[in-house]
Order: sequence, then structure tokens, then C-alpha cells
Amino acid sequence: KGKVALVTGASSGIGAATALKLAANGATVGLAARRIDRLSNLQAKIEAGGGTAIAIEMDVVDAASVTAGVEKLASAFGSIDIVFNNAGLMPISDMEALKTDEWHRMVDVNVKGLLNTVAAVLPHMVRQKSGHMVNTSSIAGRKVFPGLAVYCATKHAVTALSEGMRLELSKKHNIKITCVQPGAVETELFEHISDGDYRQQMEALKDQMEFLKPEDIADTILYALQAPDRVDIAEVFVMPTQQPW
Ligand code: NJP
Repeated sequence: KGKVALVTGASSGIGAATALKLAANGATVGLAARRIDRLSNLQAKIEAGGGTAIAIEMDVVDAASVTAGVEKLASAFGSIDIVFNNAGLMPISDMEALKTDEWHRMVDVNVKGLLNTVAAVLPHMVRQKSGHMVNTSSIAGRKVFPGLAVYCATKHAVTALSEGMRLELSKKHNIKITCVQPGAVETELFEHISDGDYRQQMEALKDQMEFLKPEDIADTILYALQAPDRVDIAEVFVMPTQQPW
């Protein structure tokens, strides 16, 4: 039977592109995010192409909503084989601007949201003695940039959590963990930047270089997921050719 996959942040960008590729490659895909209308449209698109998907309204910050969504998927299809922990946000600002709501929101979604998903899916994968978790970190999970101190802190946390889980889970429970670290990808991520100057800078960057497309990251993830059992692709760092920093 095809694998059952959960994708968080499936309503746009990298998550939507990856969900489409997973479905095109035979997986049954649970499409999770808050914007259910977008997820329903994506579900219809996947089904029109002969695939299987279900839209799952989920706020990753709300542990009960995550558990309910995971149980819905597992009970409908019998297992959870792949989880793409991808929901995230990046509202750039300097620390001195004290945008504390944005700081907390990033920690809540990018870190605690991921932990909520991990807590909900791990019991399934441990019981199955198999599974593959892919976590969206970033170049910001390897380096630090001005305006991005809190975002970088959250993505460094994702990198550390991924490696920690890999060390604990791969041999003992046959669960693979892959940490994906993209450079700039053309998605809606930048639309949530409330600081005018940084927003302008990001817009200007789009004229200076060609960003990655969400499908490029989806292809990378597919490559990691399709590796033979003996191959554990722990980290993948994917950059636009024209982004040298
Ligand atoms: O951005 P976007 P990306 N509960 O804005 C969801 C990382 N990344 O595809 O709930 C559940 O199109 C939101 O869904 P909704 C980035 O940090 C990107 O670029 O309906 N879901 C939407 O589907 C992030 O971790 C770049 O609003 C929640 C999705 O998150 C990941 O890639 C570079 C949620 C965001 O989609 C995907 O972002 C890089 C919640 N509470 C890393 N809050 C890049 N684009 O350049 C948000 O290194 N979502």
C-alpha cells in the first residue's frame, strides 16, 4: 500500500508543493494548516489527478488540534509513515523594535508547533517501528542574520531537535529524520513581514536574484524520502545559485 503522509503548512508554498509531489508519487496525504478553504482546493486538485488526500484544519500551536488531526489521519488510513513538519513564519524585525508578539509567535509556531506534531506522531512511528520525519529548518538554522535573531533561534532549534531525534530514533526505532535547510524560496513567507524597511529589502532581493521555487524543495524532500533503507539523509542544505551568503 502507498505511504500515509502528514504535511503541516500545506496551504501554501513549500508545504503545498511537497504535498502535491507526495500525492503524485502514490502517498495518501493529510493536508494540515489553518486555512481550510485552501486545503480543500488542494485536496480537490490532488483527487482530480487521481491521488488521495484529506484536508485537516490544524493550528500547530494548539496541541489538542494537532492530536485530533493526527488521529483522524491515522484512523482513516491505518498508519503515519511520513511527517513533514513545515509550518512556520518569519516576520523580520530588529530586536530593538521590541515586536514581542512576533517573537513569541515564531517560538510558538516554529518550535512549539513542531514539538506538538512530534508528540502526536511519534507514538505511531515507534509502534510501527518505521517512519520518516522531515523538518523544515533553514539557512537560518545554520547561520545568523540581522533582523532575524529570533527566527534564526527558532530554526537553530529545529536543526538541533532534528539531530537529537535522529540520534535517538534512527537505530533504535528505524525512524529517519531529515532536516531541510533552504535558502530563499519564492513563497508567501515574505508577505508577513510587518517592518516596512525589511519588507522592501526582501522585495528588492527578488529583483536581484532568482529565488528557489517551492517545487525545488519538494524534489529534495522526495529524494530523501525515496532513499534506500540503509541511507539516512540527515541534513540537506539547498541554496539558490545566486545567493552567496
Ligand atoms: O511560507 P508560506 P513557506 N498552524 O507562508 C502555515 C521555511 N522556510 O512555504 O495556517 C498551522 O507560504 C501556513 O498555513 P495557514 C519557513 O520558515 C522558508 O516559505 O493556513 N499552520 C502556511 O501553509 C517555514 O517553516 C524559506 O496560514 C501554520 C505555511 O505555514 C516553511 O519553510 C526559507 C501556522 C507557511 O507557508 C514553509 O514556509 C527557509 C499554524 N499556527 C525556510 N502558522 C523561504 N520561503 O525562503 C503558519 O530557509 N502555518
